Amino acid sequence: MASLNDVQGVQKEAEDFVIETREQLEEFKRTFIKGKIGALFQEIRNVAPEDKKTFGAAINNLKNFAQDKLKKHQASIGRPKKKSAQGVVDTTLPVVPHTLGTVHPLTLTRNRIVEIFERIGFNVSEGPEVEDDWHNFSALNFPHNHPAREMQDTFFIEKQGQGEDKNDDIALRTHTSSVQIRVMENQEPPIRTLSPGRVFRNEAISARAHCVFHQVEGLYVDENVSFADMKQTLYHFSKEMFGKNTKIRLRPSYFPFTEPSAEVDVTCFICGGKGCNICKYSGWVEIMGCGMVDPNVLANCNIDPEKYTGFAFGMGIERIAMLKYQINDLRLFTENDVRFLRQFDKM
Ligand code: 2U9
Repeated sequence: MASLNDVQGVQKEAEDFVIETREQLEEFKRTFIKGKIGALFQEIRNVAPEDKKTFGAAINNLKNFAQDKLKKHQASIGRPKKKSAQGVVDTTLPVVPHTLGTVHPLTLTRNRIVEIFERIGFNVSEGPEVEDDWHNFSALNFPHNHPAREMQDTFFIEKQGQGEDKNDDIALRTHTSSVQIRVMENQEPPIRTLSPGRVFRNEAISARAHCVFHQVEGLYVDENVSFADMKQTLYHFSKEMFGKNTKIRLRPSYFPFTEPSAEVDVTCFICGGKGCNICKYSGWVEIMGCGMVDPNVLANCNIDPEKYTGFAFGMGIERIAMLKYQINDLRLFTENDVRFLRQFDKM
């Protein structure tokens, strides 16, 4: 017959039982709650009537103690995870389709251009889209009466009057050359930098023009940088971008910030020079502009034009992507039609 001593013995055992793992928790439940305490309850009927009350109260205390201890440790260890109805995952069920996006063709093109120039020592520089007159126009040798400085061509945020007042104008940058002015103001040559970015021009939107587009401009300034260095660099770029059989030609041009200046054509990579729609039956397609940095521009950035020379180039990323992927409408880049965007999945 069980006695009060037995209850105290089980109480001591339950107190001493260490619960640190889920297995110990289960064992505690088995041994005490379902096992020994349950057995003590069965013993009540065998206890002398005058002892039943004390015995019963002692077992109840023991049960409450054990249940509290169990709850406390369940909270800290966590309850076991319920198994799924079948206990296993049915791998034969069809999966929920998970559509991944694709890299935008402009990003693909930008990344490829940057990669080609990074391999020959150019770094990437970035700068503000909202620019002051100095960095966007004056430092780049734009005369005060240049048409780009007018409302019809540039989105002004703050526009002052005429003449010298223009120095206070604030506008959305019209090219990323402004970034390179900032680089030259802050760094000593040698400088080899590439500025990809968004630019803004006050143009009506059509298949061939947009008021927001993307450029990559490049700048190389050091002692003895020559026109031949520029030509070889751009030839290397053209072969990497459009294929190893690509040839280039330079046609004279004019930009306020370069002298001499040129436009760069590549042999048409669609028809191989035979003549097609893309090259308008000329065998050549224009891809960028370039030139030797005007000495005034170097001087504006406190770089000695007697000691240093440089070349620069600029291209529209949309134009390069349109040529490379034969896209005939600029507006497709911003419409975000997934049927268009998904075509660049594996390019
Ligand atoms: C500095 C000095 C000179 C960058 C250059 C071009 C020629 C050029 C156009 C191509 C198509 C712009 O996107 S487009 O409309 N760019 O033809 N850009 S030379 O000359 C620089 C740059 C920075 C300090």
